[in-house]
Amino acid sequence: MPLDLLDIDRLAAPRSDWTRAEAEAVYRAPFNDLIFSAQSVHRRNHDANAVQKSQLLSIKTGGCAEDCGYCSQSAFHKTGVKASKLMPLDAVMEAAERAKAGGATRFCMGAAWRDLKPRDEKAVCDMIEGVKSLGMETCVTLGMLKDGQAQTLKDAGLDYYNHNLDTSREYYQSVITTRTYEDRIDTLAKVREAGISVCCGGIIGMGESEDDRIGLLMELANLDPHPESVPVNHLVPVGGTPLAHAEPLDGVDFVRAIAAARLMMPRSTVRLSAGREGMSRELQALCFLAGAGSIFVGEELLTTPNPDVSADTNMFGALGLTAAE
Ligand code: SAM
Ligand code: DTB
Ligand code: SF4
Repeated sequence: MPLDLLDIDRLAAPRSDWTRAEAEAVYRAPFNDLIFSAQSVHRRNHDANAVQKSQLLSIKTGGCAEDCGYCSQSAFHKTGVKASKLMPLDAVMEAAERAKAGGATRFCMGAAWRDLKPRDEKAVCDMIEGVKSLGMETCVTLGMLKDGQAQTLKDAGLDYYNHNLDTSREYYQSVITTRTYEDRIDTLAKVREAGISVCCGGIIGMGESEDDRIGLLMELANLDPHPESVPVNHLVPVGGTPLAHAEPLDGVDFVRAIAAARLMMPRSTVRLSAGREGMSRELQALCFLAGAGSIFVGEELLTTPNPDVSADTNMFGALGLTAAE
């Protein structure tokens, strides 16, 4: 049966057997049909006026052994980001307490690692336990995991593990050469098996084609079950990286990616992630209309700027958005 974007009953239920023709029909639909459908599906499964706030902290910055072409923290690129050691627990706790006071309900700790080394497990688990004790949801992103490590993190109280597929299988090698798509899928399976919620999405604006965006969306939507959380990042061009001068992304194309993610993974939370600093309030409003239900708050992401708290407070006021629990 061909895909009918107005058949909201059918679209509102998740499925993991998306064909390329169906994914193309979603991504390339007339914009008004796409947004109407995405918003209709969104309100079947989510509170349409509530947006969840997560806050990031870079617990270990720079000097990363991977060559991700977008990343300020890769040791392969001269970006001016200084490599630092793993943060001490008390500094992490202070940051988490500030994030909680600022309204964040989830605290996401990111480390510029290729993989989690056994010697760092205890320190990271202490951070997870500490943040959890504040009553916040916990998320970490630490690179690849080996057998048993996901369970160790779960036992410490981990709620979410972020590990992005970033782009299509075909375009992946143009962006990252130090690991494979299968490496990513493998870690995602370990996270899922340990009973941790999966946070997995990608980046739009890296010079990928429309087919690559559709390919990424299909990979994500054909995971069974879907990732609970789907971050859609707008490339933040970083000087000194191979993608510093990537062709600027059209806002409409970014909104299409958000709407398609919403439609193809109807129960997941789609996060309007990196890149808000460069977006107008109107563009962000379109992203919420297209089904984004979460953002990162706080004035820094990991190494790049994010809108200040007053700008977000004003935006929530202007759009009548409430902070989701
Ligand atoms: N090292 C871990 C990893 O790669 O999984 C965790 C940290 S990494 C910074 C997390 C994600 O941030 C990446 O997968 C990518 O999607 C996103 N990201 C990194 N740099 C970005 C940039 N300049 N613009 C947009 N998104 C970016
Ligand atoms: C994700 O998908 N986006 C966040 C989080 N997961 C870890 C990271 C965005 C990083 C943006 C670039 C920076 O600040 O270094
Ligand atoms: Fe390292 Fe993650 Fe940056 Fe890639 S995205 S260079 S793995 S910190």
